[in-house]
Amino acid sequence: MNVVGLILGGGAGSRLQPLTAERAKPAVPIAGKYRLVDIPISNCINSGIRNIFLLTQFNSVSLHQHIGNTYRFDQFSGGHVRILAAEQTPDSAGWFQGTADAVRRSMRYFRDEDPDLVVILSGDQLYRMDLEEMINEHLERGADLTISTKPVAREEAGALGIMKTDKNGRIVRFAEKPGDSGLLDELKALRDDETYLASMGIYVFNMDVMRELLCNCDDSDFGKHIIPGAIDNFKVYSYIFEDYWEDIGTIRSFWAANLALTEPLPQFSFYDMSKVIYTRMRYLPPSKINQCNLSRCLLSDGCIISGERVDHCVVGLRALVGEGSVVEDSILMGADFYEHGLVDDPSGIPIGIGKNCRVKNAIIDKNVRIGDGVTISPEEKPENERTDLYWIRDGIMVIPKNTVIPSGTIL
Ligand code: ADQ
Ligand code: ADP
Repeated sequence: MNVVGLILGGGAGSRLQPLTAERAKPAVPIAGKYRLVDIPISNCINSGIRNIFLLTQFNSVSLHQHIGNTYRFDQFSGGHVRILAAEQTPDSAGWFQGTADAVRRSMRYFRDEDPDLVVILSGDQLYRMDLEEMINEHLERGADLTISTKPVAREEAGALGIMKTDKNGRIVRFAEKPGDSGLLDELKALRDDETYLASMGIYVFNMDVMRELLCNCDDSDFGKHIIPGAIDNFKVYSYIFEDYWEDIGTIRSFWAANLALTEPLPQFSFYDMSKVIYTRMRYLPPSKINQCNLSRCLLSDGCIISGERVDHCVVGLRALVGEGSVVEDSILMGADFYEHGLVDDPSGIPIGIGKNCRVKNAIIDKNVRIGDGVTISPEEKPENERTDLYWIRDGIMVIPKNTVIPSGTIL
C-alpha cells in the first residue's frame, strides 16, 4: 500500500493569534521544545507513513528551518516532509479557502506519488494514534473513506462534526457543528444516552474516491460539504479512538493542554519512547537553576533560572528568569538565541524575564524582553483587550513575540 499523509497546517490562523502573527501555525511551539507540527508528523512516522505533505497558508522561515533541519530521512528507507504553501497559479487565483480547497490544490503534487490511500490530519491537535490500525480497519471493511471518531459529552458535541452509525460502524448521518439544537438530539449516542460520536478531523481516503469527491465540485470544506455529501454515495465508516485527544486550536485550549502536561501523570505523555515525538536536535546545554522554588514545571533545555518561584509552568528553550521573580500558571516560550551579556536591542532590556517580576495566567512568546519589577496578569482585564504589549484572549494574557516591556510596567 502506498500511503501519503497530508497535514492541514492551518487556514487564516485567527484563533491562535497573536501566536500566529509572525509564524505559520505548525511552527507554534508546544511543550517547551516541540512545535505543533511535530505531533501529526510523529504520528505518521510512528505509523509507517513516511511520505508527508504539510499544507500551510504561510511560508514562514521558522517552519522551513524546523522541517528542513528535523525531518531528514535516510536514503535507504526513503521518505520526505514537503511543505506546500498556498500559492497562486494561472488556474487558481487566491489563497486556499478551506480544507478541501487546500487538498484539491495540492493534489497535483501528491498525485505524482501515485498513492492508494491518503490520510488527512489536522495540524492543531494533541494525541498519539496508531494510524496503521485505522488503515487496517479501513481496508478490512472495504471502506471508501474512514473518519476517526471519539465519543464526547454533549457540552463538546455542538462544536464538532457529529455522526450516527449503523451497527457495523458505517456512517448514516453527519452534521458539522450542529450546536446545541434539536439536530444534536437526533444524533445521540450509540452506547448510552450521554455520548455523541464526534469527528476528529482525521480521514483515510481511497485516492480514487478522493479524486472523485474533490474534482467534481468546488466545495471548499471537508466537514461542511465533502463528508456530508459522501455519505449517501460512498462507504464511509467510523474508526473509534478512545485515548487522549485534544484540539489545541484556541488560546485557551492551547494553554490548558500545555499546562496539563505538568501533571505528575499527564494524559498525554512525551515520555513514551516506543512512539517518540520527534523534534529538532539543538545541542543546547543543560538548564541551570541558580536558585528557585520550581514545582509542576516542564523545563526545557538551555534555560537559566534564578527566580524566587516558578509553579505550574511550561518553560521553553533558553528561557531566562531573573532573581526574585514569581511565575505561575504560564507558558514561557523562551528565546531563539543567547545575548551573552551584550543586549541586542535599543531598549537596553535583556531578553527574558527580569528581576522581581510577577507573571500569572500568561503566554510569553519567544524573544520577549521584560524589564525589572514588571507585573503581567489578565486579572480584571476585558476579553480581547489589545495594546502594543499584550492581547487578552480566553482570559489569558498573551505577550507577542519580540515585545519589549519596560521596567516597572504593571499590565
Ligand atoms: P475544524 O477544526 O473547525 O473542524 P477546520 O477549520 O476546517 O475544521 O480545520 C481543520 C484543520 O485544517 C485545522 O488544523 C486547520 O488549521 C486546518 N486548515 C483549515 N483551513 C486550511 C487551509 N486552507 N489550509 C491548510 N490547513 C487548513 C474539523 C472537522 C470537524 C471535526 C473537527 C475536530 O470539520 O468535523 O469535529 O475538525 O477538531
Ligand atoms: P528554535 O529553538 O525556536 O527552533 P532555533 O535554534 O531554530 O530556535 O533558532 C531560531 C532562529 O533564531 C534561528 O533562525 C537562528 O538563526 C535565529 N537567531 C540566532 N541568533 C539570533 C540573534 N542574535 N538574533 C535574531 N535571531 C537569531
